Amino acid sequence: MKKLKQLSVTAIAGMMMVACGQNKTEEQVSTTAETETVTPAEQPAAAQDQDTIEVALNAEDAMKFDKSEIKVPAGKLIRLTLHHVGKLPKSSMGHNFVLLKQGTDVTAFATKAVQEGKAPDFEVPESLLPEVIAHTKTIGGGESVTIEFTAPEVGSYDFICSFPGHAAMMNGKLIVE
Ligand SMILES: [Cu+2]
Repeated sequence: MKKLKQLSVTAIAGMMMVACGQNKTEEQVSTTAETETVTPAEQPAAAQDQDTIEVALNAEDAMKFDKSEIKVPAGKLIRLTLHHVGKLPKSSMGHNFVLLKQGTDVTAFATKAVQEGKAPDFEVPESLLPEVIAHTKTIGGGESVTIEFTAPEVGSYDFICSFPGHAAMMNGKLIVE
């Protein structure tokens, strides 16, 4: 009996968390703020109660991510850290993480990023941001950058490095379950 009671309490708590998570999806799906610019006061209180999923992604001088697939639960706050574990500077081997909205033509996006991505920072061009769910700034060897975003609805999403010429090799899928 005692065990049963504990189980049902856990189930109710679980349901409440799911309900919270769904609300957050709608509010935060377009949030792309970088953690370094978000102060605790600006974060909705509920976001701090939520379990945060930590994701680490490495990129190296050989123009590769160490993961081609990242799985996350829908509606959760994702704290993603991109580590550039190489040595080359941003000017020749910059890397970033760009999560694209569903339906985005990855090749067309990458082509525009080549045309419009400006030295020396090679940030995601502003004209392309409407197609982006979340992205980091572009970093060079030895640097790291962390962003937080809420996992979008269940589905498969492309992520790339938008540094000129990298997307063909540096790409993968964010699987939201
Ligand atoms: Cu890159």
